[in-house]
Amino acid sequence: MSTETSDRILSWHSNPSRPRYTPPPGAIDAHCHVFGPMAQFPFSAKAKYLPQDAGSDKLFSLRDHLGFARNVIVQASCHGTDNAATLHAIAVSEGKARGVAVVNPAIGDDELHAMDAGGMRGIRFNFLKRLVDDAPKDKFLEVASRLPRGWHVVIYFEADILEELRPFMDAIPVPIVIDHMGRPDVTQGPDGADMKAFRGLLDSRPDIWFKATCPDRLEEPAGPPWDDFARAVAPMVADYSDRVIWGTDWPHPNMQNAIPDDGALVDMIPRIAPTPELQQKLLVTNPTLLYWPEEIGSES
Ligand code: 0GY
Repeated sequence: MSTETSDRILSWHSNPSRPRYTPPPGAIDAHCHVFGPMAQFPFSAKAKYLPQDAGSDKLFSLRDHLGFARNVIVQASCHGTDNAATLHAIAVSEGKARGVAVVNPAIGDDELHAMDAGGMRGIRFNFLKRLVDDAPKDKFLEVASRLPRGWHVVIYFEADILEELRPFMDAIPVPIVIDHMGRPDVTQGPDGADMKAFRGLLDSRPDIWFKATCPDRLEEPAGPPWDDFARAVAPMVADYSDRVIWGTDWPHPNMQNAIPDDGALVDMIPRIAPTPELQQKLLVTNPTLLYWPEEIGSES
């Protein structure tokens, strides 16, 4: 794999619009990543894509531009199980970021606890074959059984393997957060097979959360109006309002051929969460419960 800068893919918008929608104070972008910078944090030898640098300075500028207060940084597959770039971004965030790690399941308890001290609050299991070489369920379950207190598991899969993953998910002993709703076909509408199956999963246990994210990944073209996404997802946000979070997905891994405008993504929020109450849960209350739980109840 070449490491020339010109050969590395650019997947984020260089000049995103300022959103018309203003997020509530304390809003959290709960799904984003950092890439490198490569000179400081090299990409994994097993990376399936080699991106342009997208470090913490760019992420935090975008956070401010979009009107958000904090980030949850999810370790991207291009960094494999070396979480240094994500931990560095959290460390320089002045308390405004926490994270989700990707680990070798053989990781020791000491290292997990060091990651907890570094601001990680969960681990991610990625089942997308185009992103990872293997996803060993038995090893994932073992490490899930010895996570630091308060951690959860983030799972990334596509709709066609939801049923196959059900026994695995049933056995996970901590809360689960599903990336991008398990990538349903939103063109089927709110009552389509994929949304029904996903509701079945959410109904199977009360501690499964989800990210109402990525209209750009779930609907062609990768720009607004994203009407199918809004029609399929708004009822989910209303019906499971205590278990849903939101994020930009910046710097949009693998979206180099259809780079979304982050301002337009933020402007989708009132279309899937039309009331101030839903927006407060989606952007503040729910991600705070997952990532800064010590703050809940400390305000009174
Ligand atoms: C996402 C989605 C993708 C990539 C990754 O870790 C990653 O590389 O998550 C994808 O290509 O669908 O959530 O960022």
